[in-house]
Amino acid sequence: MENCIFCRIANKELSSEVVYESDQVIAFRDVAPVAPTHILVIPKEHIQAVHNLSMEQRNTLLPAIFEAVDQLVKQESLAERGFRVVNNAGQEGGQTVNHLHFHLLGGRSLQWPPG
Ligand code: D5M
Repeated sequence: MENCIFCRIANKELSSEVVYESDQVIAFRDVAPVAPTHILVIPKEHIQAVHNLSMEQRNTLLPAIFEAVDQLVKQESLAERGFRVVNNAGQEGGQTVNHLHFHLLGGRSLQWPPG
């Protein structure tokens, strides 16, 4: 999608610190980190939000995304202390970039519930 910043990152038109990449998924460090590890895991294909996934995308992309999460948890040594995977959907869900993404947060003690 033309004006989507995450599509531009996936297409390498916009620079980012890429930490994982596969055929379907790319992950990069968040530009405004809220934890020592703050990585965004996205499908390369433009999908607006989690509730817009088709059945086929749920069956193919979600496993690919969680394969990336699994790899990144190892890369960032997060398993022992714990971490959080967050998806914001829609305006009241706090989604500011309308390209499906999962935040991987770790490296500090995270509070619950979020605001
Ligand atoms: O999260 C959107 C996240 O995207 C937010 O934490 C900032 C991050 N962001 C925005 N632009 C960039 C670029 N260019 N690189 C890296 N990270 C970026 P949301 O769940 O939609 O609120």
